[in-house]
Amino acid sequence: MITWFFCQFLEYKKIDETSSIYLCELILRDDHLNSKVESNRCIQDIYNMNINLIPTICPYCGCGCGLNLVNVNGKIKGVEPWKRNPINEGKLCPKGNFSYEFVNHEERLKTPLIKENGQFREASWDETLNEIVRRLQTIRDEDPDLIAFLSSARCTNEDNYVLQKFARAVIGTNNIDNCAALCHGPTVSGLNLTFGSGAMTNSIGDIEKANCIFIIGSNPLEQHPLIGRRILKARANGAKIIVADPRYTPTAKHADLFLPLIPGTDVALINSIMHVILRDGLEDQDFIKKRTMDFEKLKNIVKNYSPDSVEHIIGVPAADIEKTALTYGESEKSSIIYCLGITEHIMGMDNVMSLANLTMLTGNIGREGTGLNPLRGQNNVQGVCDMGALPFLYPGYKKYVLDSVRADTECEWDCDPLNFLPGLQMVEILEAAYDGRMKAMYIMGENPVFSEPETLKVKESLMNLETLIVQDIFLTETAAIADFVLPATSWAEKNGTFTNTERRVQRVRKAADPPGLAMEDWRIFCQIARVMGSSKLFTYQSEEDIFHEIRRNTPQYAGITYQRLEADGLQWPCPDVEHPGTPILHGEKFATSHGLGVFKPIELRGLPETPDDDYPLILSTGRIIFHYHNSNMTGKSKILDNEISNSFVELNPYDALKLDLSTQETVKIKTRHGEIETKVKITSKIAPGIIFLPIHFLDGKPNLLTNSKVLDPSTKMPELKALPARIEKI
Ligand SMILES: Nc1nc2c(c(=O)[nH]1)N[C@H]1C(S)=C(S)[C@@H](COP(=O)(O)OP(=O)(O)OC[C@H]3O[C@@H](n4cnc5c(=O)[nH]c(N)nc54)[C@H](O)[C@@H]3O)O[C@H]1N2
Ligand SMILES: Nc1nc2c(c(=O)[nH]1)N[C@H]1C(S)=C(S)[C@@H](COP(=O)(O)OP(=O)(O)OC[C@H]3O[C@@H](n4cnc5c(=O)[nH]c(N)nc54)[C@H](O)[C@@H]3O)O[C@H]1N2
Ligand code: SF4
Ligand SMILES: [Mo]
Repeated sequence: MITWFFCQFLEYKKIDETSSIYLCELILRDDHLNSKVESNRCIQDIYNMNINLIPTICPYCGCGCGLNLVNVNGKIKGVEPWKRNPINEGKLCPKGNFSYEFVNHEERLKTPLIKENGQFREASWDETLNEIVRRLQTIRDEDPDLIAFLSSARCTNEDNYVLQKFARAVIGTNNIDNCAALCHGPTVSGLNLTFGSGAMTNSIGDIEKANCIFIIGSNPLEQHPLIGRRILKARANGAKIIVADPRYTPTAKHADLFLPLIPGTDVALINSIMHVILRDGLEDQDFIKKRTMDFEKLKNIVKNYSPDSVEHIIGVPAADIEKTALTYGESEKSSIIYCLGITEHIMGMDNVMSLANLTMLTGNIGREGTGLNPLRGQNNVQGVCDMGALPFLYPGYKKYVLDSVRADTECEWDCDPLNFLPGLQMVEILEAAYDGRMKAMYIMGENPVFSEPETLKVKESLMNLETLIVQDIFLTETAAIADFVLPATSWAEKNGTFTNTERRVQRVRKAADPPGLAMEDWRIFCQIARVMGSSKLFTYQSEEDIFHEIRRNTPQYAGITYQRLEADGLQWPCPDVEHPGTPILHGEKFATSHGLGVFKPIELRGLPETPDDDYPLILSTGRIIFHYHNSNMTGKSKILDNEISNSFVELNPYDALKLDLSTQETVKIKTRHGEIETKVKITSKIAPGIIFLPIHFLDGKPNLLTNSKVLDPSTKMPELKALPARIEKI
């Protein structure tokens, strides 16, 4: 199995801090890798065992790699390559390779839990669901908007569709949101205003066809490694790679040009690139004239951003800004890839719209090898939004404020009149809980105590609720403070579909039975609806039944069937069963009501908090290749955890010297909002004045340091990538 291969040949222990680079480069040596796998397999063992390979989709990042789960005598034992999968072509990153390990872990939730006198006790499904229903019914009768739901980017489309329907049709509230708000919320809003649709415009395979790839605020070699592989292939084909990131990441290592910008100055950089493009006449006048509007407004703003006038703000030499503009502007096919370095700021939406301006200015959209490509984070974050697990939109992004949309849905669901009051967003739900304006929350596959800004306040808010129900596969920090914990099946034990970052809908297939009494997420909601007397709304016998209903309610999915997904999946929009799916968006016209792209002139706004003598450093939080979020899944893989299992903070040798710090020393990091302890890692890969904290470790919880009070008014995004901080010796 590929796992054996990795154990034997990767020699993890010999890899130093560059290990992720090493691993990612290994992914590239694909043919070599696969042939080794074949030759290392112990054929005799395989004949003696009952082995089944079940093709399914990796449960981690938005790449959506295909893999085969290996079921040996009824238990999942490993992962095998799926060579013809269009995304990863048989290759996997370390997380995908060891994605099966947590499935059989002893800490999996196996039975419902009810909290009594501060302690959990095991209970039957019947007892637990009866008690949950009694509580939900009482609150619903008072006011359905006193109940809120969090849906999950880790669960299937079918799970999420059923949850949002349960919230709307049974409880009667639009209070439903998911983690996208903390992630690519600014993408969805920013691209809606400029392009009319907030999704990745091009495809993963398409990246190879670009002549220039501008990667900004994204580290795909670690966070989307199988997209990283395509970038390296593009480079091998001659593409020029430009990376703008405050850190010299493993992705930056492969750049022809690296722009180590100061966090939060992206708008100035992008405006300055556009300044040069216009100055040198590299804009695509034909595209601007035929396909866009409001170009003059943009021109008026970017004229003030000459490279010389902004280089000191951005921290990038004017000559490198010029070079970027010329390379991006002169290439026939230029692609932009971005992620959280762009979105997870108060001004994330400004950043996104600036990038949209740049693509339209040069006509780099709607064609092969071009586009504006936000890399969606979670395995099914695209799908959870498509399914309408959002406070303002129904499945397919339909606006339920329109009477006709609600009337159609009432007819389709055969339900009572639906609530037209707008739902609350995630941060507003937590705020309402804090103020006592929310009485119950039902959380499926989310861990806000760890992930949302201001951990202590989040915890207090959730404890303030009368009833907190958490449905997860492990007892997370959030589950630990719940009144009821419900055990769900994991990805390896469920059927359904995930939709990846390039809008590709793919089949997820059950490869083993769940542990104990764990039940599919969607089935749990059907059971609760039955106890509430609403079973006629949920008559599904299988995931495919749910998918049929999704197709009827989500126009982008109308032409997709499980049968059509058998081979390579399909990219939405796919309006009818003859339609081949849509690899590239905005080819003929934009998705706005008038079909034109809209330029949005943007001025640089400052960060909400700036460094001073007390907090002289800028703290950025982010990721490393081996772990995923709070590592509750990756941490249960011995091999991944062996690589690294404790919190650390990266800082420049210059800052270390100034503060008299040495590697591995325990220090305090303080912001204006809280403090943590962690260990020092000195590296010249980060610029002086900036420090980087991985978000994965319980011994250095990142959101003890963040702030939930200052948010972008329209997207409610907090500042997660640039907070004034100081380091103290202990
Ligand atoms: N291994 C692993 N992979 C993951 C995840 C994981 O937890 N672990 N999570 C998944 C999820 S949900 C997501 S959303 C994605 C996130 O994927 P990424 O966004 O690629 O990951 P991050 O490390 O959070 O941040 C990316 C980069 O932004 C840079 N940055 C910070 N501030 C700025 C700035 O102001 N400007 C610019 N230009 N850059 C800046 C950081 O230095 C960092 O290198 O990853 C997904 N993939
Ligand atoms: N400071 C700081 N904070 C951040 C970020 C940052 O960069 N910096 N990044 C933000 C981003 S981009 C994101 S996406 C969020 C992520 O925030 P969350 O979505 O809260 O994080 P996850 O750990 O992915 O939570 C998913 C939960 O689902 C459970 N789960 C997995 N599979 C299943 C299943 O099949 N069924 C059920 N019921 N449960 C399941 C897992 O055990 C886990 O507890 O964090 C955000 N928080
Ligand atoms: S790149 Fe993402 S989807 Fe692919 S194997 Fe790695 S974690 Fe899984
Ligand atoms: Mo994310």
